[in-house]
Amino acid sequence: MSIVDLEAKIPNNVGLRDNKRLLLALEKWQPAFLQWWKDLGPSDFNMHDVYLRTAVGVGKGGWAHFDYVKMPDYRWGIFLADGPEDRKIHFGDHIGAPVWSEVPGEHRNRLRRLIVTQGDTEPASVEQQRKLGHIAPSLYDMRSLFQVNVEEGRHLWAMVYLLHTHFGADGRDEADAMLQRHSGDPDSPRILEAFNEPIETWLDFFCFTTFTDRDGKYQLASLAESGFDPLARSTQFMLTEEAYHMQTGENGIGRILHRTAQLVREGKDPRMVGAMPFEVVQRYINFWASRSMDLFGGEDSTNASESFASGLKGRYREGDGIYKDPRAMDATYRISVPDGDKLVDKDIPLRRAMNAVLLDAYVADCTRIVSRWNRDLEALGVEFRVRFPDKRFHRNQGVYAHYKFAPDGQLIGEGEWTRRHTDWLPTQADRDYVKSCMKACYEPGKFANYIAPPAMGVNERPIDFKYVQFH
Ligand code: BYC
Ligand code: FE
Ligand code: FE
Repeated sequence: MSIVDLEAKIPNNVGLRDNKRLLLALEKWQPAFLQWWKDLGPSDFNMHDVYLRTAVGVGKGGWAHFDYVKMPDYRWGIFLADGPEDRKIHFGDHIGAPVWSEVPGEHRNRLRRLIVTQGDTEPASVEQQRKLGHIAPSLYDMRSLFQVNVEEGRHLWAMVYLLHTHFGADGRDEADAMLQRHSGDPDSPRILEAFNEPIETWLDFFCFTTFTDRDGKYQLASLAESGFDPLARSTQFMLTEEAYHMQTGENGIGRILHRTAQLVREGKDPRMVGAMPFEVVQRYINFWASRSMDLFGGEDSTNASESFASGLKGRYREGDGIYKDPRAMDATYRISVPDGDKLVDKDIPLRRAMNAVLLDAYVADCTRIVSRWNRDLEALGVEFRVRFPDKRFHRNQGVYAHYKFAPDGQLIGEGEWTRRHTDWLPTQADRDYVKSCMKACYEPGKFANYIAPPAMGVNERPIDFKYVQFH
């Protein structure tokens, strides 16, 4: 078991105390991080006491501690999950070789790029969400937002640690650049598209935490298979925190749908009482689901093939032995690609299809979430059912980009798209309406009118607990 040092300026279980050069470099980065948090984080709430969990270890139980914290005082720590001493690379070309504890020279650039792309998303999401506290539907939800924000901040620390420790001067430059790119900045945007989209309402936020954080889950899980051991152990631990982010989203959308269903059952028009019509929720889901599917990259990708072959990025649960061939050598993957006005099947080498394989696992997961929402709608006796859009719908990356598809995956023409896209994606009127519903509700135990209360509180506290204290 690794030793956890909680007293250090930067809490960690990576022995920072014994590596003075690294410690100095990270302690130099720390004030820049705090300045960034003050400039672009949820800075209007810096003086509030928030009931937050802080990671204090990596063991199965008791890895986190709950208490009131002012966000700038949050203890952002660096933790690697414990792993077996003699881990071996278990997929790709190097199967059976010991995992790398240092960066292998021939894979250096690719590895750095994966880590930078991953790291960049974490502060991006904090920037996107920085104003939401002003329109929180309850103290319970406000706490969830801030919990997610501080943990994304910690995830940035996790990637910065890897860059500083393993990539020398250019790693330090990349770590600095993480605080220089900004979400939506026209001159210096975040790397991936979804992380430049504005998050202006809690409907966006809950869609984002359901669908975009879930991309995070699948990307982190595939990096947790990595032959580069520090990356594997770092992302493994990040996944522990990520579960809560996705739960926040799933519960949030579930509670919005639940509230609307109650109103519809009572014969009320949701629009008359500031609640969310089902079709508006569906359009937001369509938007964020498609932007999040873009985060898997292209279905046919030489990058993906190289990352798999090199043992840097595996498939979801690669280590559980659920795939026939851990080398993925001779198999092919069938994709249907647009050709004129129809779709034709094409077989590509499985290795090149690794993004598509990961996306399939993601879609299956999202479909389960949607079924859970629908079970509640059914129990409430309303007819509406949520649908997860087809992976071809509204894509900007991969083989379906530049073509038009309906949410059910049908290839359609430009004319039909022009006529119907306002049925499928949020319109300006939808956005204005949803914004008009965003009224802050700061009274403990009370909730804005568009969202039902959760089934239970956090850490066995009651729902009307004072999750955030104002001063
Ligand atoms: N936007 O070969 P291709 C999270 C670029 S979320 C913009 O098809 P590849 C979180 C691509 O970079 C998880 N550009 O794809 C969630 C490439 O550029 P170059 C984040 C895109 O490289 C919520 C070109 O298109 N982590 O943690 O196989 C809150 C061709 O790409 C996009 C990771 O993603 C896009 N959507 O796969 C907080 C893991 N998609 O080379 C946090 C690390 C592709 O032509 N990253 N491009 O200049 C990766 O594994 C891969 O970089 C990707 C792309 C899966 C993203
Ligand atoms: Fe994260
Ligand atoms: Fe997250």
